[in-house]
Amino acid sequence: MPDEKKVIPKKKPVEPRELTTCEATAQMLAKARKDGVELAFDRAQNMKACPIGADSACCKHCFMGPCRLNAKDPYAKVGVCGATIDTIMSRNFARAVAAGCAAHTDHGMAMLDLFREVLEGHIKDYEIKNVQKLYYVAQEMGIETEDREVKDIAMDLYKELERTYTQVDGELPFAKRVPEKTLETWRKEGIVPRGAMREIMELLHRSAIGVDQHYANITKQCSRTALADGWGGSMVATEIADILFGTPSPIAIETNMGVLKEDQVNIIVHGHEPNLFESMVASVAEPTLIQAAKDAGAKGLNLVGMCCSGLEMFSRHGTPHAGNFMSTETVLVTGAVDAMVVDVQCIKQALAQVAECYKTQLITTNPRARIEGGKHIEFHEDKPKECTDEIVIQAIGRFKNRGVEVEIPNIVNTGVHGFSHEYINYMLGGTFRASYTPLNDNIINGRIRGVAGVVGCNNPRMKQDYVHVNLVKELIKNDVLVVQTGCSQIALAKAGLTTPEAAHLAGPGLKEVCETVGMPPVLGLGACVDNSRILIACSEMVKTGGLGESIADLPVAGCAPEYMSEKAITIGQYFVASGVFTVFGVTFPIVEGTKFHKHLFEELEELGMGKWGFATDPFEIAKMMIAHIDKKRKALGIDKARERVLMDMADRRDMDAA
Ligand code: XCC
Ligand code: SF4
Repeated sequence: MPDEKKVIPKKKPVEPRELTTCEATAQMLAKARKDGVELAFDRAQNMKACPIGADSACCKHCFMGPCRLNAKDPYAKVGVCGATIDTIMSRNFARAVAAGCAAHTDHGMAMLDLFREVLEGHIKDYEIKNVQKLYYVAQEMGIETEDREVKDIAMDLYKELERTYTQVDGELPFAKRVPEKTLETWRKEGIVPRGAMREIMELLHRSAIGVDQHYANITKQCSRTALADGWGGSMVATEIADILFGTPSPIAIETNMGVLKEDQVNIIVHGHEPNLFESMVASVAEPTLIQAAKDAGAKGLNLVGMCCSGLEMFSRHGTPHAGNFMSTETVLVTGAVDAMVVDVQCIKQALAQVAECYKTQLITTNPRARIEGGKHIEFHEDKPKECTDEIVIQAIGRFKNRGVEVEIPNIVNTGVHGFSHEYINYMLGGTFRASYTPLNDNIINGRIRGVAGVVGCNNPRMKQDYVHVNLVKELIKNDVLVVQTGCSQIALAKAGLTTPEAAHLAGPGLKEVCETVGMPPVLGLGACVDNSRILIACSEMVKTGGLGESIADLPVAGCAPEYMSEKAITIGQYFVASGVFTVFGVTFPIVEGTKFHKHLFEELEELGMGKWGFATDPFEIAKMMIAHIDKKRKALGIDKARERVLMDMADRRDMDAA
């Protein structure tokens, strides 16, 4: 008989609704437990984050180590080579920035490769859809457009933008878009990026053993590399995608797991590269494949997106979206997914396991990203439909023999998304006088207090979507217009805040603007690479006038409250270097009270940039962002205007009541 005292009681699993505010995800998490399937939610509970790593107090940059310092007493010890806590933390931070920048710029480079191949006629399934945007970007880059063939202009633009990656000296092309005073700050600091490849290479070099051992100098190269992402790799990805596939404009989109259809062949595309997804759109419209689905007993083919490529597709085509990062496993638990097609970035390896449990096909498509246990059908841009047609055929095959119980949460939310920075122009300014002047005017007169970018991932160490949703609610309630990208946008779409009707949740000033224009108080701008659209919007606001001379003067703030990816750190650093106060949640991989911490959280601002902030509670984060916005309003001398506007409103209400 076993000694009862020795039986370790199994840790009681945390209730699904404690782990997520997404109803559909909670429902599927409960089902997964019933089915005995383990998910990231469970693993996060059972795997405590390494406390030394969480503080970034360990170094494994050489094999005299790994060395561990004590975060509680950070200056008590140094590594074997003598590296201090500040060197160790800044080098770790640098490696994250390099990896994040590499991810976005490698993606951007792939878009540029596609552009070139299209222009050279090697790829025929894609074409330039948006000639107007091509002209616009080319002119900005100083390329002659008058009386010239589209193809020649495009080729010149290709050559110009290629420098974003390969240039070894000089300033990267989109530096032309940066407000003069911001650029001046960068020049003074020596952080204007040359080419992304060079910056990443130098950052990896400098963060190796025995090279750069001053945290402030390492931070400079972090900024330079991060800027090569925001104003470089990511911006090129966005602009080329717009030129090839069209610039998004507002469109009503369905989100949440209820977009899956029990009686249809469901195909989810999850990843980051729009070219694969564009070809999937063509394949599911193929009459022979639709017929094949019908022959298999399905009502049709249902194409659905997830995470970032899903965001690009829904803004361009209105393709429904099933959910964000922490729902990619749970969506498989529905049993309704006939194929999950992935390319690169944010694809949990565990998807292979979960897919197997529910007999779903997990299909990898990109030579850069394979997963053990997944089926690989390689995507070639010169014959894209070979891959995507085959995927549809495989999905139909699975539909025929689903062999698992199907349970789809009956939840669908509709929102309006696809607000490019160009569209914000038209929307506020009207077709005849498209400009940012009305936005600036509304900020100056105080109806809009400021603009906040709320972006980024989910992280199972936080209750899914909780911080995103409550933070955004708090911001709009205080008349702060919110712009969004990435998984955060999906959180708000599921919470119903991306509809024009959500204006009633906004403060009186923002509500008035939203109702006049007919726009939601929360504007979805696309995928994470489309954070570049936020940078361009900031730049336009400065150039329009009345709100200072540099991005650092603007009453704006940014936040990634539930981030998990290294890419988020890079994004945070390029916003900070561009002049934006940027708050992160979950955890910050730096020990408080150290010199490096002070540098990122205080000193960068003194140099004319933005600075970092950290908090985990949504209301606390909102308070920090609003305080910053108010500080900037005061510096601009427009704080009085806002007081007046609010008084006017109150007066008017009194009058209405009388
Ligand atoms: Fe990934 Fe881009 Fe983060 Fe979402 S927001 S978890 S990076 S999918 Ni881009
Ligand atoms: Fe240790 Fe220095 Fe080597 Fe890092 S670089 S592992 S601190 S000896």
